[in-house]
Amino acid sequence: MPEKSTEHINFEELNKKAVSQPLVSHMYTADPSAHVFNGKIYIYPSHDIDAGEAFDDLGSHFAMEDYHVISMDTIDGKAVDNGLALHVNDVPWAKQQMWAPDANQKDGVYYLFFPAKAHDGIFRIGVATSTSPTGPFKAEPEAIKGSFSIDPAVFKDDDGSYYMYFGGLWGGQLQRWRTGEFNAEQPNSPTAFIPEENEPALLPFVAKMTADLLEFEEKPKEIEIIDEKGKLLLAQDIDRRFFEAAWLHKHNDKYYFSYSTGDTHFICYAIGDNPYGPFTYAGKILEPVVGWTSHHSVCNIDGKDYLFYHDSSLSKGVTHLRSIKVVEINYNLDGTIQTIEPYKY
Ligand code: FUB
Repeated sequence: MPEKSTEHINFEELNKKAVSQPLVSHMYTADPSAHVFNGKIYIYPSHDIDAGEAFDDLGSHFAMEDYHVISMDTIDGKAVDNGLALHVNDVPWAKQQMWAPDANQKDGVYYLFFPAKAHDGIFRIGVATSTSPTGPFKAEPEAIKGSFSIDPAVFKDDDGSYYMYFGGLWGGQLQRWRTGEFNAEQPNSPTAFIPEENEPALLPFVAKMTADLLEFEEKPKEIEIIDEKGKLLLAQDIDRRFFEAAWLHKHNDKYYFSYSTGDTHFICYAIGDNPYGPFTYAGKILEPVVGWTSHHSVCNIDGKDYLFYHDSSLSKGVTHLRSIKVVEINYNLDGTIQTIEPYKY
């Protein structure tokens, strides 16, 4: 999959048509996971940098090293960068690629969940804690036991249980875990071990967290994403199948599992009756943005749901230099989401 061409784009015109503008412009940020803690909005994004790595389908150009937390008093207010929250050098088990994080809180402790490549080149998911939502966070010495792949999203259900959703294809290595063990063969191939076109697509995972939110309470389980006939989506169904960027939110007591389709660049969602699924595919939340990746979160603020997402408009299309944005979500009466066009053509 080549890098998406941006030569034809007039960025000045595009930005005029964009449904929202970057929340911060003094640095590049991506993969925004938004939460309201104690009445204030906190966004946990990736911190994009240009480390000089060439674009490849393993995502080597996403060579991020640290996290900053962005906060806002209100959804229309100023987005404030709270400085360094965690650096890869302070994570004993991690070597590189601090990719899309999430956070949550329990009993006055704030937990930052993040994926990174360990010293053996395998993506794992770690936790770091703080008494402040903006950090600085102190990393646990080891990654979460039994964790693998990327893009953790930690959802708190109404009964006080916390669940981690995760997984990502290609550079995110999910396809290397099909047997339950990491397959290190063909290390430079992003698509080796992806199922055949007529096989079911790879599925994301969910695991309930222990009471201290530092470990999985159970072996991660696959999350079934099914079509209207109850059949698992197939690998060839690239406009609908899961690729990365898992998120879970609730609307009218239903569980909405949303995700990116990666190489087809959509943010889609599927609806279920409990945190484990199955989830029935229901449509798109967001049409493709400028840049290869699309990654989002959904956060309820003062009774309205908002989509936090990113694009590469500020960097004029550089895939690994993205900017976080936010736009309101609207639901139809049947619970489906009105698809958002990021640029009003
Ligand atoms: O930011 C690095 C990776 O790009 C994330 O982990 C993916 O979801 C994609 O946005």
